[in-house]
Amino acid sequence: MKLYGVHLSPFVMRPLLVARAKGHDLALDMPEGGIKSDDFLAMSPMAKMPLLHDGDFHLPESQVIAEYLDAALSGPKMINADPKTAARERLLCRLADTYIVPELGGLFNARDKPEGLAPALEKLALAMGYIEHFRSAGDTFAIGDSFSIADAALVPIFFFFDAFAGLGAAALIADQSGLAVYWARAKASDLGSRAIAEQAAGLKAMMAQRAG
Ligand SMILES: N[C@@H](CCC(=O)N[C@@H](CS)C(=O)NCC(=O)O)C(=O)O
Repeated sequence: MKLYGVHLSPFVMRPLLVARAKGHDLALDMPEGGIKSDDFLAMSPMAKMPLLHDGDFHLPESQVIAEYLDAALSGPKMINADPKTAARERLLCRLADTYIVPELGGLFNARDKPEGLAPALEKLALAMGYIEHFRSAGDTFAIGDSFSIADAALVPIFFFFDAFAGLGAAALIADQSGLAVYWARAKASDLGSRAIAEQAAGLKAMMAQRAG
C-alpha cells in the first residue's frame, strides 16, 4: 500500500497521519511523470494528490482515504464508536474542508493578489469560529481525549496559519481561546511535531523553487 503525494499537502498529510496514529508508516511517493501524466490520469482523472494505491485499488480524496485506512488498518480507531462523538469528528473535517480550504488560496496567492488577502482572512476567521463553536471545553484533542480523524484534518491545515503568520494568519488561531490551547498541545505532540517539520521542509523547498 502506498500514497501518492507530498508531505506539504494538507490533504496528503491527513491520511498519512491517520495511518501513523494507527501505528503504520504509509509509504509516500510521487508518480513517475507527476500527477498530470497519462499514467496517473488513468488511475485518477482528477489529477490531484493524494491517491491511495492498494493492490489494484485506487482511491482519491483525503477524507475518503483516511476513513478507508481507519477501517482497513489495525490499530486504534480514528473514528469514535460513539455516534455523537464520531459525528463531531466528521463535522470538524467537513467544516475545515467546506469553510477553510477554499480560502487558503488567499494566503498562498497574497504576493501576486494582495487584494485577496483581507477577504480570505475574514472568511477564515469565521470558519475558525465555527470549529471553536463545535468543540467542548473538555476536548483536549480536536474532539475528545484521543487523536482522531479530526486532528488528522486540522493539524496540517493549521500548519499554514503559523507558516503565514507574517500575513496575519496566526491570529486566526490565537483569537479562538480553545483552539489556541489545542494547537499548542497538538504542535508539541509526536505526531504533530513530525508532520509540521515535514510540511515546513516541503514549504521551504517549494519557496526556493519559486524564487529560483
Ligand atoms: N478534495 C481533495 C483535494 C486535493 C487537492 O486539491 N490536492 C492538491 C494538493 S494540496 C493538488 O493535487 N493540486 C494539484 C492541482 O490541482 O493541480 C482531497 O481532499 O483530497
